[in-house]
This record gives sequence, structure tokens and C-alpha cells, in this order.
Amino acid sequence: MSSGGPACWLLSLSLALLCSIAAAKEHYHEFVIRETTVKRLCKTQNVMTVNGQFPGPTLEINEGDSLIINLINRGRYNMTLHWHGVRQMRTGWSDGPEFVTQCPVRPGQSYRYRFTVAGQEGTLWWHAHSSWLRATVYGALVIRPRDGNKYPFDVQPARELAPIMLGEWWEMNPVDVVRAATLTGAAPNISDAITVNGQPGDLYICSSNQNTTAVFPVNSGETTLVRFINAALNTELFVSLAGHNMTVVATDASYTKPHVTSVLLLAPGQTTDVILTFDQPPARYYLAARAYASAQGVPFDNTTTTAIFDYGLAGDAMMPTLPAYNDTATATAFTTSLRGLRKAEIPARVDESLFFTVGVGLINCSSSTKCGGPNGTRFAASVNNVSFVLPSSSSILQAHYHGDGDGGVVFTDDFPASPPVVFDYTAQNVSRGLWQPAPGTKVYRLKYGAAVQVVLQGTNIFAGENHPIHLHGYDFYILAEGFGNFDAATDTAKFNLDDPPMRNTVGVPVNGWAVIRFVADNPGVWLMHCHLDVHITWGLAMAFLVDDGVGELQSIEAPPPDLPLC
Ligand SMILES: *[C@@H]1O[C@H](CO)[C@@H](O)[C@H](O)[C@H]1NC(C)=O
Ligand SMILES: *[C@@H]1O[C@H](CO)[C@@H](O)[C@H](O)[C@H]1NC(C)=O
Ligand SMILES: *[C@@H]1O[C@H](CO)[C@@H](O)[C@H](O)[C@H]1NC(C)=O
Ligand SMILES: *[C@@H]1O[C@H](CO)[C@@H](O)[C@H](O)[C@H]1NC(C)=O
Ligand SMILES: *[C@@H]1O[C@H](CO)[C@@H](O)[C@H](O)[C@H]1NC(C)=O
Ligand SMILES: *[C@@H]1O[C@H](CO)[C@@H](O)[C@H](O)[C@H]1NC(C)=O
Ligand SMILES: *[C@@H]1O[C@H](CO)[C@@H](O)[C@H](O)[C@H]1NC(C)=O
Ligand SMILES: *[C@@H]1O[C@H](CO)[C@@H](O)[C@H](O)[C@H]1NC(C)=O
Ligand SMILES: *[C@@H]1O[C@H](CO)[C@@H](O)[C@H](O)[C@H]1NC(C)=O
Ligand SMILES: *[C@@H]1O[C@H](CO)[C@@H](O)[C@H](O)[C@H]1NC(C)=O
Ligand SMILES: [Cu+2]
Repeated sequence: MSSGGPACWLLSLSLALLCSIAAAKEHYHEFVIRETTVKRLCKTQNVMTVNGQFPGPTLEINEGDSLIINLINRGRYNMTLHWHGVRQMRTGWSDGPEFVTQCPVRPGQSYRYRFTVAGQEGTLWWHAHSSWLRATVYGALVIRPRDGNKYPFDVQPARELAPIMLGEWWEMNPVDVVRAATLTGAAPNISDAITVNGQPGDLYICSSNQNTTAVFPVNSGETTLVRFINAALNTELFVSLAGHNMTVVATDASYTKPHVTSVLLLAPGQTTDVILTFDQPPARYYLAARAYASAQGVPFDNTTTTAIFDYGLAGDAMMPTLPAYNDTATATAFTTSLRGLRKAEIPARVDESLFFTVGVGLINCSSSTKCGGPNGTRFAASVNNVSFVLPSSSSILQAHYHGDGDGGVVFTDDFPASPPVVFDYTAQNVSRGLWQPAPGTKVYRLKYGAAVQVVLQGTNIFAGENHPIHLHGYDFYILAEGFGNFDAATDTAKFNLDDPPMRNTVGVPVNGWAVIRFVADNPGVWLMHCHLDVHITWGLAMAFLVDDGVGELQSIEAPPPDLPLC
């Protein structure tokens, strides 16, 4: 399929650019959704998988390549796939969140996702974006530099290990877990295990007599590139490898300045690439991961997953020391030490200055069966007090494209630029009168090319918590973060306009804030949401509608002919 390769060496220097463009490949894959029997802890279960694999297949491409993924749904649920972090320039039809950019692919139907990955290198991933199906429908997307290009760090790794995907496992069908919660209004059950590449590891009941631990054979002295992905639904994770430091070189498919650390923190949705040198005494070393749980008094999966890095010797593996589940100091030290590799190209101007509160809430209600939340309430969550409701008759993007969205049938474009009520967002005693958000399907409209700044402000309603906020269709710079209420008068001075990290998912500190900036150069409808599935289920989401520009390549492409209808 490649039209580049050795022939390129014969071309003159002036044609080298053309050659590298010609070398871009097109990859075609069939992703068949089917029910597959899997046992991880004590119960044998039928779960949805891609091609019978759990986790799903790893996609390996070079920057500039195109992908066509034919999703064939032979499962029993509606399905969509999201290519997490892929910018999808002008191809929003392939982004995937159900009822936002497409109607679901129903059982028996199929849909081809078509897109090009340009200007992004490192690790991204793909996952279902319908109900809680991503619990088992996910996989890695590895983007290497174009042929002939090196990594921009000093040490070129001799080898790459298989991507390390952290996940979350329920001894129940995850769709039933979220359906029960939606029915009762109570919090969904926490998971039963954290996993590494689908395996819980040695520390769980029912796992000691099976092969349920991922093993990574390593060669003594070797320097490798290791890609971590947090595909868990509801759990931010600390990760450590006994006896070894790691050098972070990229996050969310954007390179960083090298940062040496003994512990990583990944929120759901985030990826981290590290350089790992196996320079310790030959032995077996545990990689371990467990929760960073920042919300006080809220139940979480408090188990520890393990995998083994094996230098080829028998014997007991050494266990790393992980931070305590509530070690916010370590979490903060890690995230605030990351720096972007290149000098930022962020515009000095800000055309849209937005202030969004993000948090959980409670809805008062009175039914005996549907008010299973605290004291007869239902859980809710919101951005600027709007609890996001998915439409059902059309996706927002389809409604917008066909011009029938602006009348407010499917959505309205009056999402507020700032919270409707100004209050002490992070106080210990936020008045109960402020806890109940209002439901709505609202977008915030952006002009093509606008420079956008968003202050994401966590609230202490019900319980303050670190929310991993993910933006579709864009990478953004993280200019600053802090605790308490954002104060423009003093906090603007803390902005890093020199080498801020670029990401697609930012952990907004518990009872704190983060400031992000991006240029709205990708027309379409782009969801921004908490990547804790429990919170997006409760409505912690909104969408940007970015208008077409006037230039030739500034409008969204026409919808593909096989785009599903509702
Ligand atoms: C939730 O967990 C409880 C046990 O803690 C179990 O009895 C119940 O069946 C679970 N329900 C769902 C929907 O996961
Ligand atoms: C576990 O793995 C080992 C080595 O890979 C193999 O010899 C053994 O049969 C496996 N046991 C089970 C129960 O699958
Ligand atoms: C890891 O880094 C820390 C801090 O730089 C250092 O004290 C420690 O010796 C390093 N450990 C290893 C195994 O290199
Ligand atoms: C987590 O589990 C450990 C036992 O594995 C227990 O000692 C600890 O109290 C638990 N912590 C929380 C917050 O549940
Ligand atoms: C973390 O939780 C433990 C109890 O589980 C508590 O003793 C400790 O003070 C907490 N630390 C912080 C920083 O909240
Ligand atoms: C529920 O009610 C009890 C008793 O009135 C009160 O102490 C508690 O704070 C309430 N919880 C919530 C979340 O409102
Ligand atoms: C919250 O507590 C502060 C300090 O005790 C007090 O000044 C404020 O009035 C309280 N606010 C509410 C809404 O109760
Ligand atoms: C919900 O109920 C609480 C008391 O439990 C009350 O303080 C609050 O004002 C109510 N909120 C609304 C929006 O009715
Ligand atoms: C959210 O809106 C509701 C009205 O729908 C109001 O009762 C509540 O106080 C508002 N809360 C905040 C934080 O703005
Ligand atoms: C599946 O998608 C269709 C729209 O394409 C929708 O009408 C139906 O309600 C969905 N089913 C479920 C269970 O969400
Ligand atoms: Cu959240």
C-alpha cells in the first residue's frame, strides 16, 4: 500500500518533501463487534469486543497516514467508536460520540470511519463512545514519526514494549451497571479490578490459579520506549515500576521536555510515553497501579493491579511503593512538572474568554424507586450549571449541517460563557440552593479561527474532585493550574506562555482550576466532557460548535454516504 520507501532515496533533495507526502499510507481494518466469553476474576462473562480481542487490536501508523476502520456491529448494543485525541481536521463525522457527531451504529449495521492523523506523534487510543461499552471496547493507537524521522529526544530507544493499557473490570456487564444507576439515580457500582492489558494481576482473589498477570520480558541493559494509556472508566491511576525511574517524553501525543520520575499519574483518557532503561540487577519487577481518588467520602476501587517486568529470572517479584490514594501533593507535583517540548505557538490574543464551572450536583426528587441518591435525590453533574442531555432524534452535528439545529429542535446555541451565579465555588459549605443543575442540550458557538481561553473551575458541590476534562477535535495548551477559586487579578501572572504542555485531557485539580487555550481551527461539533464515565453519564459535558471559515480548507467535509441515521 505504500508508494514511498526505498525509491525515495533516489530523488533529489528538492523532491524530498513530495516524497514524504507520497509515503503516507492508507490503512484499512475491519473492526467486528461481537460478544466474547472472557473470565478475569471469578466469573465467566460475555463482553463486547473488537474481533474477539480484549483489549482490542493495536493500530500502528506513521504520522501523516490515513485510516479507514470499517465498524461492523454484530453485537447486541448500539455502538460508536471514538479515536481519542485524533484531531479529525474537517472530518468530525468520524469523531464518534453518539448523538453528538453521529447516530449510533445499530446491531447489524456498519459504518466506515475515515480520517488522517497529521501533526500528532506519540500515543493515542480508540474506544467505544456509547453507554459504558468502552469498558471492554478499546485499544491503542501508536503514531510513529514518518519513515526516516527520529524521535526528538536524545536517547533513541532500541526497542518498544507493547503499549500498556490500564483498564477497569466489573464482574457484571458494564451496561447493566450504568443502566441500574440511571434507573435509580444512585451512584453506579465501583469496579472490581484495575487491569493491565486486560489482566488484573497477582493480588486478586480467583486470579492466583489462572494466568491473569501481564508479563513483559525485558533485556538487561536495554533502553526502551513504553507507552501508557489510562483506559479505565472512573479511576485516575498512580503507576510505578519497582526499582526503576522513568523519563516522560510525551503525553497525549505531544512531546514533552524529558522528565525523570518514579511515579506517573494518568487520568482516564490520558497517555504518557516514557523512556525506560533496564539497568537494575536482573530480577522480576512489579509494575503496579492504583487509584488517585481525590473526592472525600466517595467510594472508589481501592484495589491494586500488577504486571511483571521480567529480566528472565525466576523468583518473587519486587513491589514498588505507590502513593496513598489521597496523595494530592504527589499528583500535583507530577502534572505541574510537565513542560511542552517546543516553544509554544499560542496566540497572545484571546478572542473568547470563557469561565466554566465543572462539578457534581444533586437533583431533588420524590419517587420511591428513582431517587436512590443521598437523602432521596438523584445524582447530576454539570458545566456552568447545565447538565448535558444527549439528543435522540439526530446527532448535533447532523442537525447543524442540515440547518435544522438552529431552531432549537435538537439543540440550542445558548451555552453560557460564564456561570449563571457567582459564588465561592470551592467553599466547604456551598449553599444547598445551588446544588441542583438544569438539564439542557446547549452548545457554545465559536467563529472559525477564534483564539479561545477556558478557565475550568472545579466546584465543591456534593464533593470536590479532580475532573479529567477531555476536549474532542483539539489539542490545547495548559497555561496554569491551582487550588481554590481562579482569580484573574493574581493568577494570570502564573500563565506559562513559553513551554506549557499540550494535551487533550487536563485533570482539573480537586477544588481548584486549570486554564486552557486553543485556536478554533477545526469546524464541527466537539464534545468537551469529564472522562470519568460516571460523571459524563450524569451530564458533566458540553459541546463547542465551530463554524466553517471562508477559506478553501476551512469547512467541514460533506457527511459520508454511510453515516448512520437515528
Ligand atoms: C452492585 O453491587 C452489589 C453488591 O455490592 C450487587 O449486589 C449488585 O448486583 C450490583 N449491581 C449492579 C447493577 O452492578
Ligand atoms: C499459564 O501459562 C503457562 C506459561 O505460559 C502455561 O504453561 C500454563 O499452561 C498456563 N496455565 C493456564 C491455566 O492457562
Ligand atoms: C530515581 O530518581 C531519584 C531522584 O532523582 C533518585 O534519587 C533515585 O536514585 C533514582 N532511582 C534509580 C533506580 O535510578
Ligand atoms: C484500601 O484498602 C486497604 C486494604 O487493601 C485498606 O487498608 C484501606 O483502608 C482501604 N482504603 C480505603 C480508603 O478504602
Ligand atoms: C489520607 O487519608 C488518610 C486516611 O485514609 C488520612 O489519615 C490522611 O490524613 C489523608 N491525607 C490527606 C492528604 O488527605
Ligand atoms: C443527608 O441527610 C443527613 C441528615 O439530615 C445529613 O446529615 C447529610 O448531610 C445529608 N446528606 C446530603 C448529601 O445532603
Ligand atoms: C460558609 O462559611 C463561611 C465561613 O464560616 C461563612 O462566612 C459563609 O456565610 C457560609 N456560607 C454559607 C452559604 O453558608
Ligand atoms: C433541594 O432540597 C434541599 C433540602 O434537602 C433544599 O435545601 C434545596 O433548596 C432544594 N433545591 C431545590 C432546587 O429545590
Ligand atoms: C442552577 O440552576 C438552578 C435553576 O434551574 C438553580 O436552582 C441553581 O441555584 C443554579 N445553581 C447554580 C450553581 O448556578
Ligand atoms: C439505538 O440507537 C437508536 C438511534 O439510532 C435509538 O433510537 C435507540 O434508542 C438506541 N438504543 C438504545 C438502547 O440506546
Ligand atoms: Cu468528573
